[in-house]
Amino acid sequence: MSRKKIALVGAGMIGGTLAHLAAMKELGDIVLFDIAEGMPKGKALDLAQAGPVEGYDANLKGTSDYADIAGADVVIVTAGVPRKPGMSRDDLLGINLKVMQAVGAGIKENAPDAFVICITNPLDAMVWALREYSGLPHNKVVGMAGVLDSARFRHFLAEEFNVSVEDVTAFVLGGHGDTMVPVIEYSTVAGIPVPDLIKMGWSTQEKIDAIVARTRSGGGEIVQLLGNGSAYYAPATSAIAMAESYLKDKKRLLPCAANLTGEYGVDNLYVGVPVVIGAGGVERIAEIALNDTAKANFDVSVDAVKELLVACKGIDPAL
Ligand code: TXD
Repeated sequence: MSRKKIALVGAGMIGGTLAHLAAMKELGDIVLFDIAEGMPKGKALDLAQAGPVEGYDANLKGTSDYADIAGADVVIVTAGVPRKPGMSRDDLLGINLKVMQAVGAGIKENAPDAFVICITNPLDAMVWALREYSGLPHNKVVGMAGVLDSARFRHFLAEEFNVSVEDVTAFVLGGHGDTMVPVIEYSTVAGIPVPDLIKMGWSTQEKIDAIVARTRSGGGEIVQLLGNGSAYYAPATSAIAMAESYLKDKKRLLPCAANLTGEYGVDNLYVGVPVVIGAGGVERIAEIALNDTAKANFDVSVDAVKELLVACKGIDPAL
């Protein structure tokens, strides 16, 4: 059986980290695509030279030719520009929408059977636009944000409760922005819901509320600290978990930006919800019960995504 093929469109900070993680896990052969000429080739060669040390066998290729992504099983898209301090994710829309048009065409022509994971911001709008431009089935195009936002939430909760991150589960729904919805009722330590842990005296509502707020601004906190660019280790790790669930048909239940067709009262919109990812791509959407507060917050988040789509259609009426 030949190796799987993973194409990374965008070989920048996240793209390079994706390549390293995919190689370390021997998920398949890897193509790093970027419009920058030498850089993807340099990263591919550097990663190939790490193989003998770590012991991973993977063909790594850097390219600026879309033909080289032909037949990819998974395409992970980070092409575009990241935030600078003081910028919101939404400020990237004008530039990155045009990038999604080019990337969508490249995927449509060369890798129409791939499972596509979009990372480029503003995520919920870019994944929708990428699906429109590529024309791939909706269940084969998904956005990475919820796994990252949930991981940030889980990290802060593990710190607060002083427990292993392995035993902390968390849900963050909605758009990948300030309106995201960390749902404490579905977040647990080894199955014990966070509200119960508060009643047990393991934390206070105030501290948990502060953690929810810090999760919402988690991306901005890192942008501010780095001063140039945004997070890339946790975003890349999150996308690889989604890719692995597809490639190995693991059927993990993960929070991802997926196309809704009536679930949660939302139609023809990409937004973060719990989905099962297996060999069929997005195989199932979990429509969980939300309390009034969470539902109201979710609806605010959905409205924020709808506004981004209006902005996209204002730029490209063909969408
Ligand atoms: O959770 C999430 N979804 C977010 C997403 C988490 C963190 C970062 N998020 C976004 O990912 C970020 O706001 C950016 O929009 C993307 C990529 O972030 P990264 O940090 O990897 O940006 P880089 O290092 O600038 O890499 C982007 C690469 C760069 O090498 C460019 O040359 C390339 O994209 N690029 C292109 N490649 C192909 N085709 C086109 N048109 C193109 N334009 C730029």
